[in-house]
Amino acid sequence: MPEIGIHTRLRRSPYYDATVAAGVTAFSPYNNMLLPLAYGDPDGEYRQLMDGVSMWDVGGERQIQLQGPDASRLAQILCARDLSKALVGQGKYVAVCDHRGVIINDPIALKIDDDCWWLSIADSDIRMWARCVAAERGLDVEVSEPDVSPLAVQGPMAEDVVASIFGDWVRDLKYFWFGDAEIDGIPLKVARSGWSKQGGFELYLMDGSRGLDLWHIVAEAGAPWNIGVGYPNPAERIEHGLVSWGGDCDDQTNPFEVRLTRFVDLDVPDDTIGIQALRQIAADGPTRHQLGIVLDGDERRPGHTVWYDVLSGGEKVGRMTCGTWSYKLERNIGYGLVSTSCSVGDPIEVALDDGLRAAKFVDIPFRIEDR
Ligand code: THG
Repeated sequence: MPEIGIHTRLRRSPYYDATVAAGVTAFSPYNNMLLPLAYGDPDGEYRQLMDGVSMWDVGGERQIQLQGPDASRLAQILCARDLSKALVGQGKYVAVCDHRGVIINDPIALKIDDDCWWLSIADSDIRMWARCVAAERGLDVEVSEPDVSPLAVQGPMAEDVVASIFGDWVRDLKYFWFGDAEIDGIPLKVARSGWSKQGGFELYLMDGSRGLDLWHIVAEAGAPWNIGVGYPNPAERIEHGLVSWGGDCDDQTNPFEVRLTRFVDLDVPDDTIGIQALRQIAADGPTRHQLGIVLDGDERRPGHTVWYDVLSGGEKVGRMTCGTWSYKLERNIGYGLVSTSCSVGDPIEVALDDGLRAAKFVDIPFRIEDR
């Protein structure tokens, strides 16, 4: 594969030098930043996350800050989920939709203060979107991208590592809640969150000049638990059912189609962007849904960059979006974004680069029995 060319558009995170020293072998652009995606040992990196603890440079998960008297109003206009009861220190997983009800980002919304929100975004430019909406609606709010760069600590041992640094109060944090902390003069927020289902925390570094210091503090504190390096792990996240907005959604996808219904509140105010469309889609019933796909055959396929057609009875019924080798099933698995006429158990074929492959639909999350 050709390399990704270096350019000032592609920003380094504050942890960049540490990831290079740790042997990073691949980056992916994410919000115009370099997000580590491999350290050369995919099997070991998966096991490290499943059985131990790993630290991830997810500085590319940028914060879009809404600050000012209308910050909460703007947050609610942007997010199709009721934020009115959120408390300072609470985060919520939300869908940001356009006027068609199409999901254009799936951030965590963090209530920083009564007049301040962060949207911890996936890979699309919500700063521009939010700024435009604020101006068009005449709101008194400043939209910015502050100097904040999350470092994730994920895996079953993550809580012990993070508690050893910051104290036992972190053990009481509820999911997506966060608190202020300081270590060695480094300002940050500690949240129970992270893009895996193995449990863990995210340290929202609030001074980019101290990134390497924070990295070394975590690496040293984690040494007794044999902490390793990692990244948002495609095999773990697909096995366990997390959606990648950029990878599993196209320019037509609404939240109901990708199992995000429970994060949408249809009774938010009428001025929430996309809510009329979402109400209509909910009333009509979505035309596509997301099912798991297990491919026949136990040879390990490389990752793919295109969506494959999915055929049922010879007819195209949708596409397979992201896929991965599953360590758990010892099969190649992935997500299908397919017609609601499709059901679990249907025999299907997937049009891979090297020909049609028999497969079947299964429930998400994937279970070993389903292979
Ligand atoms: N951490 C931070 N920012 C982020 C991500 C993150 N920005 C981009 C991306 N990840 C946002 N998307 C998600 C998607 C899912 C979850 C978190 C962020 C998640 N979902 C759980 C689930 O669906 O099972 C729990 C949801 C719930 O119960 O509320 O964790 O990872 N800082």
